[in-house]
Amino acid sequence: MNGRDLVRSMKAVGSAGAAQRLRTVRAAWRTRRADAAGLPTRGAERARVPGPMLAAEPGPGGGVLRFSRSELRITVAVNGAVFWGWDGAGPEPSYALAGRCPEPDPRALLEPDKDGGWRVVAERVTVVVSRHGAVEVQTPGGVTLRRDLPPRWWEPVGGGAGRWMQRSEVSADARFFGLGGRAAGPRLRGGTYRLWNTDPGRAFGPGDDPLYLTMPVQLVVADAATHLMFHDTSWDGTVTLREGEEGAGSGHDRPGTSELRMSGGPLRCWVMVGTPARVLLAWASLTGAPALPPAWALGHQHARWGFGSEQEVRRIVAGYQERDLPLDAVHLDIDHYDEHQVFTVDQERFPKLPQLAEDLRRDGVRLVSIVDPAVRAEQGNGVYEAGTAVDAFVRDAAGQVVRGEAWPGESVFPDFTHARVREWWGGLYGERLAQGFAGFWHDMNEPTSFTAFGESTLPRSARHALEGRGGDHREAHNVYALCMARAAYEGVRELAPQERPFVFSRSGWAGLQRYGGTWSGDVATGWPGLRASLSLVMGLGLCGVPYSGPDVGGFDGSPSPELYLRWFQLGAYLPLFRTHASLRAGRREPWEFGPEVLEHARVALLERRRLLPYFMTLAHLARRTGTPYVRPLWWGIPEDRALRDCEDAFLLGDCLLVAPVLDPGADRRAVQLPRGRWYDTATGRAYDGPGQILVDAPLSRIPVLARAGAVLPVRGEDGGLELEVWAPARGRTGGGLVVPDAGDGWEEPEIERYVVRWQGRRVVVEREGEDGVSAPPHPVRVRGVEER
Ligand code: NBV
Repeated sequence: MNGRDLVRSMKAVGSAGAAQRLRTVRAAWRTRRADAAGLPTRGAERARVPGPMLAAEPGPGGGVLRFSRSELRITVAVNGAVFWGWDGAGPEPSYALAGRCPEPDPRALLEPDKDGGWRVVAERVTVVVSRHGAVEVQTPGGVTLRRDLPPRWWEPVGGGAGRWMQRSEVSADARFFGLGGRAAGPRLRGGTYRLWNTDPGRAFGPGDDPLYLTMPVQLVVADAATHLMFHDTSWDGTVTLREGEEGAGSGHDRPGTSELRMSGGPLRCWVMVGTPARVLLAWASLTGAPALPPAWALGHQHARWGFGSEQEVRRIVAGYQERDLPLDAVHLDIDHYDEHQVFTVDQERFPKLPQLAEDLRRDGVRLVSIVDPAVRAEQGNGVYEAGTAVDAFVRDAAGQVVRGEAWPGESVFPDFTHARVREWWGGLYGERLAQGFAGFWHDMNEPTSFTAFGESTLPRSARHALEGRGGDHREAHNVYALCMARAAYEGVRELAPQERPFVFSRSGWAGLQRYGGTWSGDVATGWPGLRASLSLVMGLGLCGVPYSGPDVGGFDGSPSPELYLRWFQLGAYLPLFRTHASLRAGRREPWEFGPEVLEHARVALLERRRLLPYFMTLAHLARRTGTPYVRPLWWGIPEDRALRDCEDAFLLGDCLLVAPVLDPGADRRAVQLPRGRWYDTATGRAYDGPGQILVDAPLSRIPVLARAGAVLPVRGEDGGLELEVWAPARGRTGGGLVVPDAGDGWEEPEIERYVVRWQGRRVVVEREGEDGVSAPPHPVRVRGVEER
């Protein structure tokens, strides 16, 4: 037993009594015993490399290359993404793919290359394979973006699947991003990152890795091009990154390296090359369009573990209303359950939940319910009995249902990798909808099972259906939450077909965006936690999951008024804008930090409400293009090195640059501007990028700059849509897209396209349609004409 693990897990269950602690010890021993009996023992292994190439067989979109000890299949798909798989690994089945694998691109051809190698030439990428199985990804102009050295396998001598390692090199100037939600990013510096969804068991900061949502997705940005590399394997692994170094013209560049070590699973990957936007477009076409949230989920949401009663919820909502503070949703945590049991309600403290939900909804406030996967293993618990009847729960290698320890006590875990179980679980959301809930917050789904030592999850030997293929938790662990999100999304879609399901999940994997978003998890209250919040949102967006946000104020403890306010101001510009805190943490309502903070928080809330049509437009564009709402500053100009290293500001869509205050005591801050003209939206002052500027950041606001020429859809005083247009620089034009959205439902809105230009001394805004330009159908307000 590892002492640190023990302390950690004791903390995790700190609020529970001795009986629970004892159960965590038992759960840990059970896990250990189950794995000793149910996992293959690691005996002698044989190392293998592909060996020399023997033959090449062209096929649709690429072909198969045979080596003496291995075989490599390469296919370019019609969406421009390249797949390759070793030893017969094909692209399917895959939990990441949205549907069937895209068709091969018939124009991509396998041709002989120099020195006995072969290459596949496609429109946007060339893949060159050497005689010994090194694979190079090149731009159409022949610049190498990535060189994968021949992989290496270690296989059990007696047969069976082995582990493997893939070492890669990228250019010296390249920067790594992604790998899911990482607290120390978004730029991933040298170090080892683990691919195993993990509840850290306490509030986390930038030094904690891994966290709840990992995925083997690297977005690599370099001068020559951006590429996204996805290793489609859900097994446990690590990625060790080292950034390259440029030899300052000496010709001695040291490339960046990535070393991926996986404990099992196929060696297969997808690569997409181009601009960041193209790469994310291809990624979304492969793994699915981000689900469109209902408009209310883009407003302000307030949560707390431990509201404790209906009266308290009403008191909080009244607090918002009395102060005229916008509020769109309240989240109920596990304390509203009957003894922490999922899909139940504590009838004493929440005796009239549907009534509460109805009253709140009348005031424009939705209720969101937490949903934990663990089900109390006890006769009399309806979910347990129903689940048992349909054989829903994960079993061990000996066929016994696996028992773990979670908030409701001794618990069992649905096997979401089985279609029948997903269907059953999805139906349970009917109970939630009947209680009046409008959205769902998935927690503890790494999955987390408290153990006194070892890993706080299910035994690795636990069996899973894996869609009929059968396998164990080593393969299913990382996709557990993804499959749970699918169950919820599909269930709610069927139960309430008129509405957009709103699901967000703590854990997940590649493709989570199809079903919903995520949030930071238990980010530690403190300035480092504030920084980590932004890192998570940016990094996840670059992995294709655009909807997320932190616990504003941090999960634990009590933020200082200044920290709370700065977090609130940042949160107001992130997709999920939610205040939340732990059971024993301090308050998070905006009025709990004194009148000054209240006034400034009000400004942030009103601005968020005003920007709602813009957020909605960004949600639609994310769904259509995969482009995240929150983008690093280098998004449009990845070759700008100063931007590539800038992590403390972001673009919100095309129009805004948000520069949050991430340090205490600041009343101004430096902002790295991309090229072009930018207006400080507070003062109207114009700045010309590229370059660094110093802008005021008083407590009352964080700097937000608007791009010259931007067309920003905002909510007018009367609640209608208005266009806020920022004057282009003289001699230039501008424009943008607006997607007017009904707020919910499935009607496809028509995208409005605007152009902005100077006409004499006036700025003119016109809507572009199929039959020419017309006046915008919304009121227009032009800003920046009298630029200072
Ligand atoms: O359900 C209680 C909390 C929840 O408030 C939080 O947001 C989750 O991340 N949950 C974790 C379980 C307990 C954590 C100590």
